Amino acid sequence: MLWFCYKYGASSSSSRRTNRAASTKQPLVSLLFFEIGFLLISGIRTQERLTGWEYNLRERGFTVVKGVISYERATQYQQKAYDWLKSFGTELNFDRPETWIKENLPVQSKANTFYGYGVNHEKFMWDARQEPGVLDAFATIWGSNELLVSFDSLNITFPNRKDVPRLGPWEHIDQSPFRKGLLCVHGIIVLSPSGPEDGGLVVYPGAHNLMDEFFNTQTDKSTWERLDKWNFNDAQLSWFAARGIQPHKVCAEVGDLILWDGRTIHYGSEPTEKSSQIRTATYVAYTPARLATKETLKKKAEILAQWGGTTHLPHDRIRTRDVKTYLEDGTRDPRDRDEPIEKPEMTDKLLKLAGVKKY
Ligand SMILES: O=C(O)CCC(=O)C(=O)O
Ligand SMILES: [Fe+2]
Repeated sequence: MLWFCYKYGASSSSSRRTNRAASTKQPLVSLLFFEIGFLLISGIRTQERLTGWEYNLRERGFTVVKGVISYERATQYQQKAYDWLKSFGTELNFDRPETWIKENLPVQSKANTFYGYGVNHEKFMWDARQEPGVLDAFATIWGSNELLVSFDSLNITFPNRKDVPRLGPWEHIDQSPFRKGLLCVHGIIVLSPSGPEDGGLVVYPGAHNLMDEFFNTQTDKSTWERLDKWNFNDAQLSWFAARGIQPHKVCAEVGDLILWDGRTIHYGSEPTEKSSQIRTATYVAYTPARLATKETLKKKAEILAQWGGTTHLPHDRIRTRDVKTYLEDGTRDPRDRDEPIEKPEMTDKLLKLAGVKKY
């Protein structure tokens, strides 16, 4: 469906134009015709009635696409993720909560993600990224099979850990206020049951539709940053609450794909005291390859060559970063790795998704 491109792509058409103009220097006239044609076609498509998950994603700003991966395969990915976590030769035992402590784990972010040691490029991560059901969902959203993917991280959250403080809500969006319209649809491949008490995504349905108004009326432009992140404080959340926008825990099953509009306020919640589920999830996001400039693609290729990670955003603001993993005291983790344990096969499909090969 092209509705997304219309509703969101059109409103971000200036950035698409900039990107394309910057990368290919197409003549202005043909570019103009393309844009007009694009808007006409997508305008017509928008008249179509959307149903199911597409409707929810557009109207509510999030959705769950059921069973994009079979239960068996999803469980295999979960097992691979656990094997990876156990590969550091520590006392970690998934059946013994007393071993779920920092000393037994590789370096993890406060948000419970693993992002170092080349994990973003382990074969199981790439296999999950290339699952046909996942790719189909994003191809439907963007009306294109020619997609780029983010080199995103793995989330394994142990419930009720005693050695670290509980992570409270961290309401945010991963989009700078300078960006108008939709920048990215974010995704989570669900590898563990995510019921009301389990760890998982919390969203503020409907927030995406109010985001421009919020930034224009409730914030001082001088505080805006180019960084694709905005954290909301209580007063700002009250503004949304006054408009009926409330937090909602997304419930999903193993093999489901959670999608959300990048302007939907959200955060990853830890399991409550009542849950004993180990949250397991991978983040995936895809955008049309045509949105990326040559420079961006070059950076993605460099990052892949170093087995480094990126943010959720596949096609823009790609930064080469230090890929080494450091301990809290600033020294390099002696367990650090220069490459994944099990490397993915560098197929044409993978290299196109990574932005290394042209479509
Ligand atoms: O863990 C989650 O469900 C959300 C993570 C998230 O919002 C982020 O990494 O930006
Ligand atoms: Fe986020």
